[in-house]
Amino acid sequence: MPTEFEDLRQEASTVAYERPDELSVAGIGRALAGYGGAIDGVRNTRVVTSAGLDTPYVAYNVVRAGELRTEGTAADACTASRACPPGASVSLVGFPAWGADTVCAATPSTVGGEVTIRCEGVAEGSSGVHVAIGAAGERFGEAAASVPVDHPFGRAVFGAPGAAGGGAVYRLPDGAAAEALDLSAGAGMGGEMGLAVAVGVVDADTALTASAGSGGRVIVATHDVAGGAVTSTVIGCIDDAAEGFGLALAVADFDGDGAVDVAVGSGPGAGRLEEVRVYGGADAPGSCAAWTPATTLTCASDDPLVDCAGAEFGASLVAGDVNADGLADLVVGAPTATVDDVAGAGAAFVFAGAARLTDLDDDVRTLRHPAPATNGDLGRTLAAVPGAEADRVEVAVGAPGADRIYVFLCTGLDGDSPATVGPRCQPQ
Ligand SMILES: [Ca+2]
Ligand SMILES: [Ca+2]
Repeated sequence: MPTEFEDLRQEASTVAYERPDELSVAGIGRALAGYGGAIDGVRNTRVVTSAGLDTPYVAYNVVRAGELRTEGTAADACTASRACPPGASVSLVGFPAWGADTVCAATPSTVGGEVTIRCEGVAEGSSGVHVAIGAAGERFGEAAASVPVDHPFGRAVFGAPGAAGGGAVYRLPDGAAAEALDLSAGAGMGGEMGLAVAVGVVDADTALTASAGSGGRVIVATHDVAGGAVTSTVIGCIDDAAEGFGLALAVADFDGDGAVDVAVGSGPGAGRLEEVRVYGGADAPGSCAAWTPATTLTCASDDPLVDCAGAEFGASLVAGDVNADGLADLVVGAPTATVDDVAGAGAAFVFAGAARLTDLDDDVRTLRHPAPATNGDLGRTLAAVPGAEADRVEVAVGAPGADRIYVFLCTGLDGDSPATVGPRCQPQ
């Protein structure tokens, strides 16, 4: 059950979610997603996690009716009595609705290619459980991302790095089968496209995706929805041959200019870049051409307890407005950071959105555990959970080495600190 502890740095409450006894496999936090929606007219938000491939997953309560209600689990699946198909739980997504059912968590099967969807708000005549067709034999769903709001583009995107011709990326329209996106204009720079995916919203009819494979290319594309059909346009290709480049991605408007920006980190590896590059949407070349980053973020922690050497800074990324100022903020994981001389404890950093992308590192806050665990891997995964107010997200952080996930209720940014948010931020 969740417990609260005091984050010593921010003097704010943080909720720790421990693995429930009925989940038999240790290491929750290897997959992580946040979502929310209405159940019987009441807004509920959730964080869902698993210990990775072929393990059970569990969804925890975060918010109900505008208040933090972190007690108890909301839903689980892949238990002994309700098996999920082989290849499930390597990735998780969640969305506000599937057809007439609401507040749904879903996992793709990387073996069979289907998506199993379980909803909590169940319409009359529905079981609340649905299966959507994906793609078999393509490692469908090795990466996935939830569409952050109700949008005609669909509920989620799934990478399929084993698809013929160098990998593929699919969208999942509401209530329908997954559909491959045409990213052929970005082909090149290696294969396995779909090892990492991110999705954001441009406007009411258009979404934007960033996708990466094993060759060091990130393809950024917009997708216009009209009458149920999607027209995709590659607006930029970001290339770097460094190991794992692009295997962490986030997209959002970090500077509030109306154009969706792209943050690019790297997966683990000896030759990885210990940095995150941020590309301004307004500077997108409009085709598969080179794109100069607006700024490059590094692990320059001012927290004396966090040692960034070999931290895998940028191995995970998520975007969301944590301080409700209208600008998306960027959260960067550094899962192998040394914290208070504890090796591999891990940390995450919140970079406040700013009117100029070059100012993204003006206000940076550190998220870490006050009693760090050796190889806790805090920050291996990140998720944005719809928050207590509709215009705010809470930061969820996976720590699979500690077999826990955390929700940091206050990041310490202006507008998201104990002084400004009120009782929910205070130590209990
Ligand atoms: Ca922007
Ligand atoms: Ca913000």
